[in-house]
Amino acid sequence: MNNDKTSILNYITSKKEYARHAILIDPADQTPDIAAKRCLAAANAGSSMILVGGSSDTDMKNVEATVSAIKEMLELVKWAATQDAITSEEQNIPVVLFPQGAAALSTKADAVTFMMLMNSTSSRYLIDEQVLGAPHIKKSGIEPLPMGYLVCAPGGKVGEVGKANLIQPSDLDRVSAYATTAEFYGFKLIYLEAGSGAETPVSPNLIESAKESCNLTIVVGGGIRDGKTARIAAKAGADWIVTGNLAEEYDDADELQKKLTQFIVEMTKY
Ligand code: 1GP
Repeated sequence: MNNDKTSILNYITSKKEYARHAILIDPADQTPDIAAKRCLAAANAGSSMILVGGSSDTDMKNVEATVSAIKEMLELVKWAATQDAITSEEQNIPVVLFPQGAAALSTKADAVTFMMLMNSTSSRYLIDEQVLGAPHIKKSGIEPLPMGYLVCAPGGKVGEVGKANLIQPSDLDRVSAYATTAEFYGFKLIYLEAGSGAETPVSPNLIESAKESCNLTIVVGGGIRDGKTARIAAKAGADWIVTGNLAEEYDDADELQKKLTQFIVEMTKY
């Protein structure tokens, strides 16, 4: 990635024929070394972004160590690729913070999702954490990615911690109004979240309704465990599919690479 301040945003919001995959790494669930190996497997499988964050137990220290390990690993791969004269987008995949709040930032990341949990009932997640974090982000120079974040049922831990008034599968008008609001606020991305480990992912009807109501890049995650489910979300309008738990089920990097390769192939069969 170059150092143009909007380079990551351009990369993430650029229109593609198919949805892209992002792997979410929770620094509270794995050592930096294992996180880096999982990211390498994801990069080799064709993932297009690495998100680092979690809704609890993350702090400056484990986020910083995890981001550093991942960046070092990706740099090595990039260096190896230049030796083989291979240059592709996959060699440059960005590491983006997906923070639970102002206390979980790292200056080593390429960008940070600067988000409003739009359906939170607490001012903390609507604006207070953002006000605390903004001066640090500005000072560090990492690129902020303006994003509306909507927690849908079942919502899981992030729904509880974020005090979300959950969006139900039948709330089509409501999700549509949120999507338009996000666009009017000037956000560039909207993330429809079912919660990490959700038993049911975000309903395709909600994704469709959001898609019809805004011109934003749509990110969908929570409870997506296979390529077929990802494809349904992609066909409904998701531009990015995020998986977190899926990678954590694999300790063997080769196995994970195989699984994610198959996932991405299946996700894009439409
Ligand atoms: C959570 O949407 C992400 O923020 C990913 O969820 O861990 O269920 O894949 P999973």
